Amino acid sequence: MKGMRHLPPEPPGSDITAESLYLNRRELIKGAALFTGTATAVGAGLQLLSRRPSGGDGGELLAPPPAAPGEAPKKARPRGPYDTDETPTPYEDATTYNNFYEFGLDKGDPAENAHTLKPRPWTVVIDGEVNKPQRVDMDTLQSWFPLEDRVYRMRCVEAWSMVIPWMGFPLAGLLRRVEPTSKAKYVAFTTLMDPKQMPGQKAATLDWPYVEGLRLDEALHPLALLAVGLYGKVLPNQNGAPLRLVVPWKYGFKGIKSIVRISLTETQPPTTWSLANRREYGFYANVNPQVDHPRWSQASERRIGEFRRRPTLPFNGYAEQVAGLYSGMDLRENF
Ligand SMILES: Nc1nc2c(c(=O)[nH]1)N[C@H]1C(S)=C(S)[C@@H](COP(=O)(O)O)O[C@H]1N2
Ligand SMILES: [Mo]
Repeated sequence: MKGMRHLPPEPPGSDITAESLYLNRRELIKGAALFTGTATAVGAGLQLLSRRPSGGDGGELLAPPPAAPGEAPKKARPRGPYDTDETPTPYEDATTYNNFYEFGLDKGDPAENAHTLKPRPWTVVIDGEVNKPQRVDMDTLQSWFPLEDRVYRMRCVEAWSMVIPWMGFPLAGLLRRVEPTSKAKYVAFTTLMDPKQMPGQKAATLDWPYVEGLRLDEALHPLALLAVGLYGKVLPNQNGAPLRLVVPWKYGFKGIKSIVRISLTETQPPTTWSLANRREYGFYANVNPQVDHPRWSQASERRIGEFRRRPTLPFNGYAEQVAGLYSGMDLRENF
C-alpha cells in the first residue's frame, strides 16, 4: 500500500539515540571480559568453517571457544590488509540489534522471529549478462571459494555503527567465475521472497522482495564480501543467513541479506530503500559525513557499546581503498 510510504522508513534520530543509550548501559554492566572473548574467537575460523558439514543453525561454534578468564588468549591470526584493529562489537549485540524488516521493524525483532527462516537447503541463481549462468546449491557455491576472515566497520544510515568479524569470500571471485559479458554494468541482488518464512513480507512496509545493487566496478572491489559467517560461526538467521552482502564503505542497507539471486544487468537496478524514499536514500549510499540525511546529521555516529559519539569517516574509513571508484562524480548528487 503506497500510503505506508511516507512513514519514516528507518527510525528518526530520537529513537536512535534512545536505543543506543540503552545498549551502552547494558554494555557497562556486562563489563570488558566479553570484548576480549569475541576478539579472540575471530581467528582460526577460516579453516573450521570451510570444512563444516552442511546445515547451519546459526549457533554452531566454528572457532575454538574464547579463552576463559585467566587463561592465555588463543593466538589470533595476523591482521589482513582490509581488517580494522578496532575492538569487535560483542557477538550478543551484533546478533540481537538488527535491521531485517522481513522479521519486524524493531531492532530486537529479527533475533526473536527469524527462526522461521530455513537457510538450508538454499539455491542461489546467478544470471543476466554472464556467459556462465548458474543455479547452484548454497553448499556447492561456498565450496568454490576459500573462506576469509574480515573485520569491518559497519555504519548504518541511522547513525549507529558496529565492528563485525565476518567470514566469507570476495564477491569478485563469484562474478569472475560466471564471466560477465561486455554489456554487464551493474549487479542486482534479491532477497528470498517467502512470507511463510519471512512474515514481515505480509505487511506493505517495503516493496518485497528486498533488492539491492552495485555498479560492476564496485562489486569487483576486493572489499566487497559475500558473508556466510561471523565471529567464527555460521551466519545467524537474523544477520542474513545463509548468504549476505557486505560493502563496508556504504551504509548498512546496501548489505542485502538472505540472497537468492545475483543478476548482472546493463542498467542501474532498483534498490529497496530508494524505492521507499528516493529523496532520503540513494543508489550509491556511500558513507559520507558531509551529506546529511534529510532528517538527521551524518557527521557523527554512535558505536554500539561506546558512550561518546565518534566522527563518521568518509567512505566509513575506507576512502584510501575506494575513493578512486568515484573520481569525477558529484557525491552530493549521487548520494
Ligand atoms: N533483506 C534485507 N536486508 C537488509 C535489511 C533488511 O531489512 N532486509 N536491512 C539492512 C540494514 S538497514 C542494515 S543496517 C543491515 C543490518 O545488518 P545486521 O543486522 O547484520 O547488522 O542489513 C541490511 N540488509
Ligand atoms: Mo541500516
